[in-house]
Amino acid sequence: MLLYEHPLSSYAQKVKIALREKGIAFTVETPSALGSGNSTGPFAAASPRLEVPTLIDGEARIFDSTIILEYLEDKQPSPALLPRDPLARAEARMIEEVCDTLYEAINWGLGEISWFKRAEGRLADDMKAKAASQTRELLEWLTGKLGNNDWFGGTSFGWADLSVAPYLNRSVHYGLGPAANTPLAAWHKRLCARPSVAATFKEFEAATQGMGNAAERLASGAIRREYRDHRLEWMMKSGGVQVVLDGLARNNIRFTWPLG
Ligand SMILES: N[C@@H](CCC(=O)N[C@@H](CS)C(=O)NCC(=O)O)C(=O)O
Repeated sequence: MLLYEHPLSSYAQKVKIALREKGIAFTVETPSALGSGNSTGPFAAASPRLEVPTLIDGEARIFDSTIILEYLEDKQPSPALLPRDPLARAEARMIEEVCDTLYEAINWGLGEISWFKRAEGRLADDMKAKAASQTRELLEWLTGKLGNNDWFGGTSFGWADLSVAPYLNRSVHYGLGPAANTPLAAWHKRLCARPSVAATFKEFEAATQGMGNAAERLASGAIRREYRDHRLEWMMKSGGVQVVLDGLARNNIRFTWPLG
């Protein structure tokens, strides 16, 4: 299988953890024009939203991390990542949904500020403070979901765990992770000990090193960031209206296909 990805993408990390847990061989490629909205060729043909992750498996072309996870589970059911019990399945899917939409948007917003320098000074401080308190709220919700279990799925690692993993780990990267000696901190430690996760997080950490020139790349016009659905909402609800207006004026914000 070929996975179009970017190591910083939490969505791609979910898929890589699943592939590694299932022991499926895969190669990775980061599309050259990713982030510009100008991708062409096989990646663009496979992913009309021009988003990673996108999986190529023989004739199959599959985009969206959740759909890819479902495909992998259907194609190679063992080891199972989604539990059998209907309620446990619904719980895993709810956790994934919250993390993919609301949690991801907070981390992404912090990247827009810290890496791409969309806001500075007082505005940046205020937006970061909002992100920190939103993160705390989500960690509290996740603490309730974990309860006294080792894993979100109960006794074994699974779908919900790999769905929380990249997001919570990114909070740790930003210094917003769970407090020491809490159940979530212990979960994160257990998580990092899994080879599938350790390999994926190592690739994430290596890629963060290359973000030092992100603001220059944005200013050069090489990048037009996709302000889609929850990400745009995060900006609007967290004090970034001016960020959006500035980005539109400078033409370094774009929206999602179809544009008409
Ligand atoms: N719902 C999608 C979201 C995928 C997504 O937003 N991917 C981002 C990277 S994190 C992307 O490829 N954006 C394209 C761009 O920024 O040009 C999924 O679950 O896979």
